[in-house]
Amino acid sequence: MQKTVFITGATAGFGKAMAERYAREGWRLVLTGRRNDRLEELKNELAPAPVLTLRFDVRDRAACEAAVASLPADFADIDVLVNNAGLALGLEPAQACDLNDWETMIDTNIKGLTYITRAILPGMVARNTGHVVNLGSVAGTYPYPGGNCYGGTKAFVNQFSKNLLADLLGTKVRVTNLEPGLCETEFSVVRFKGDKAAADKVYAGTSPITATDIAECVYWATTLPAHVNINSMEIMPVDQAFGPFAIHRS
Ligand code: NDP
Ligand code: 8X3
Repeated sequence: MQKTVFITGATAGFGKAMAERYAREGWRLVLTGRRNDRLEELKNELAPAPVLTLRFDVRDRAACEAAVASLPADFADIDVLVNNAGLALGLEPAQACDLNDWETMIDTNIKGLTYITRAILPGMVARNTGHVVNLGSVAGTYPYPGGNCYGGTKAFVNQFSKNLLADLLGTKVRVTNLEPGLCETEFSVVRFKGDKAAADKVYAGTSPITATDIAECVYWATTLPAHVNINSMEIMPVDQAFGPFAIHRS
């Protein structure tokens, strides 16, 4: 039977690549984001795949609930939810950050993710099948200068994902926290507020993970046999690793 995937933030980066991956395998797709032109373009690109586009801001709780409640019968039974919509804003030290940026990250990466999950999870439990994939980050595990609030939101995603598993024990619903490292998408352009040159510097001289790589990981994790749960998946390019502890010497 044809399965349905619901992807938030499908207008760019990981979300778009995931839409392409699932469409190729004949899934039904619910694709969301704020940029309607991009959603429509993607729907045309994926035709004749069955695609439903929903334009809303995940920070808007009522809009999230209304979007899920509006799903027509043929798209209503979600097999895979990918909570992908998210962003980082700024790389300044905490004491110099714009509090509005912190609020936007918390509202999007934490609150938006919980609104969508809470709206979709009861159906999965009732049908005793489903898979929630959350986009965490290595930034949720490993601290780095300027990661402050962004890393904090992704640490929430990690713990929330594991706590979901605790609550879902006894059901067949699966949960995966995917934690990517350096990946080239629109992520850094957004982080640096449109400064493409600053964004390009992040990836200069490296071979970062691509959106297609991430789509492959998500597709793999969600198509394993039903008794297997990938709790978390950390993925970094070969060109990225860990440094020593930083020590200040006076
Ligand atoms: P992109 O900037 O390329 O894509 C982000 C997507 O999120 C867009 O489709 C955007 O759609 C959507 N989005 C952002 N804010 C909102 C909002 N308020 N409401 C609805 N949709 C929103 O970034 P990536 O693909 O790289 O990032 C996807 C996820 O992966 C994020 O959660 C990010 O934190 C995480 N991640 C990224 C890494 C990277 O290095 N790229 C590494 C680790 C994790 P629109 O603007 O149309 O609303
Ligand atoms: C994105 C990866 O290292 O830029 O979550 O925070 S990083």
